[in-house]
Amino acid sequence: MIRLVLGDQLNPKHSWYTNVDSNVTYAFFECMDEASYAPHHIQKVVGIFSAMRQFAAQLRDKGHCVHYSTITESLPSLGENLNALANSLSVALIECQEPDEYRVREHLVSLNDQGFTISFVSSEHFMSTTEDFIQQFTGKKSLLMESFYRRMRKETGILMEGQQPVGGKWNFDSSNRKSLPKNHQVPPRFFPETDITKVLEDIQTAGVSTIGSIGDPKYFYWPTNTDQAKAIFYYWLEHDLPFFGDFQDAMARNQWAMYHSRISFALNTKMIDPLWVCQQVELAYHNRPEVSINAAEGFIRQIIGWREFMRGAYWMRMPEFGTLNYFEHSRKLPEWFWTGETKMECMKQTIGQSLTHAYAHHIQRLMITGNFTLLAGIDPSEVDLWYLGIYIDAFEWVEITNTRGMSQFADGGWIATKPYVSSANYVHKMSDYCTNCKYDRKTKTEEHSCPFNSLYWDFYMRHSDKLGNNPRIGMVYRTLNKMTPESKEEIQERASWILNNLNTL
Ligand code: FAD
Ligand code: DLZ
Repeated sequence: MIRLVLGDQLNPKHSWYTNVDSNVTYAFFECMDEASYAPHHIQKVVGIFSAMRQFAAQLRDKGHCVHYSTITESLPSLGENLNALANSLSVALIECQEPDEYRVREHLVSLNDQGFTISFVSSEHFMSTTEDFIQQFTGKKSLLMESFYRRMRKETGILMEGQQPVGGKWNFDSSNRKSLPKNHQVPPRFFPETDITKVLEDIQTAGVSTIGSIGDPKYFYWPTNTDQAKAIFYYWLEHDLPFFGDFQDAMARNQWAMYHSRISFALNTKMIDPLWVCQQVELAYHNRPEVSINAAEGFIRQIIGWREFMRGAYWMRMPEFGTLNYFEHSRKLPEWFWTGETKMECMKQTIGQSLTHAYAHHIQRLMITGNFTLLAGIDPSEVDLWYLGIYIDAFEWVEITNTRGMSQFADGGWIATKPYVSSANYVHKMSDYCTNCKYDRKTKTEEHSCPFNSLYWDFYMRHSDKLGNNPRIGMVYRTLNKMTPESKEEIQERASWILNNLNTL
């Protein structure tokens, strides 16, 4: 029998590996189709291949039988590689862990016609099931993360005292929104070091087309095995968790990760276990007075709440979810999304660090780049492709739900109850970006006014038919109603100029 191990299925604790069975071959394929379904960041491809190679080597060391095809040896698709291996080993049964991605599942299912049987087992990674998710939300016009999250807290017992939440409240979100005080220094972070020279060489030899940059190949700083992932996490737990709660939404120039954990890549490739991570945070809360409930709950909510929730939403609505475009947005992404060369300081910082580090934290993704693309009416498919390629942690199940759903409101409010958009006020409140910007954050309609200001009001005017009755944004429309027709017109004029000249901003 062959057991296929995909690049995001590197779970060392999976029950597959409990016993060594000489009749089982574990198959890993670095392949062009997977490396090019989106314009991936070079660090993402390097990180995945490097982690796959180390995981395969560990299995071999434990006595398992392993087949590994590198990107310079393999055939283009997973199916072609599996077919060739199945023929050469004369096996008729291929077992796979449930893929996280709809496209890959369909591809694997289609192989059933090619002379062998594909069967699926659980990836033994997630804490919730799609069936329970669908049962909870079938027939609901919009999902409610909070009700899902409470169920998950009860089911996992995390931060619970009997049936009640620890700290007396389920959710401390309102205490997660401080901006960074002036002169506050975010301490240096811990980075593991992996020599990825050979992996990089192979990727270049195979001609994989990538975006972004990579530093010294001797010191690759994303985790590529479970030990490194745990080391990053433990360092963060000891040094950064106490600040995570307060500054979860804060942004600052030259601080590319703030107090965020940077474990999403390790989680999404399954190098570390999400429940274990949450249990460590809960322990820290109980044992260390400096870890407040808003830090512990704020972090745990992201994992047993948002992360599991997005997975449920993905499988409930795919493939249709990938076509949704509620506002019928159709503009192209500005060219500077691929270079970071724009005069808007917030966009320059966020896109710049995304190209350099394959990372931006949540509020940068939601309230800087996502905010801009929604206000500018960019086609959600263009936006998806950018997010799917650029981030080290980007896998469709968690990317598309966050991008098309939460950020672009392309599902008409199924995931998010209102669009996440803002003018420059919010950006200025939560960051120091505006102080160094060529645009004026205080004005709306002048030549140097921050583009966010006119785009924000213009967005609500353009979409009043679809948003005007939303009770969560009544205040916006009340303010708009008080504006004179002349000032609305001036805003629309400035917005229209911006929309027609996006590449020049
Ligand atoms: P931390 O802030 O330290 O949070 C801890 C963990 O919580 C993360 O590692 C992640 O696993 C989980 N988490 C936090 N927020 C979310 C969320 N909204 N949805 C799901 N899990 C969450 N996350 C991805 O893993 N892959 C993506 O492709 C992705 N694309 C996104 C696109 C957009 C437009 C937005 C707004 C968010 C996206 N996110 C994505 C969610 C979030 O931004 C990242 O999980 C987070 O920035 C990863 O950094 P971290 O590990 O330092 O997170
Ligand atoms: C993202 C990715 C990349 C870049 N390359 C590979 C690969 O060559 N081989 C592989 O098995 N997996 C790769 N992956 C991860 C897959 O795309 C991932 O398994 C699917 O997105 C399913 O979630």
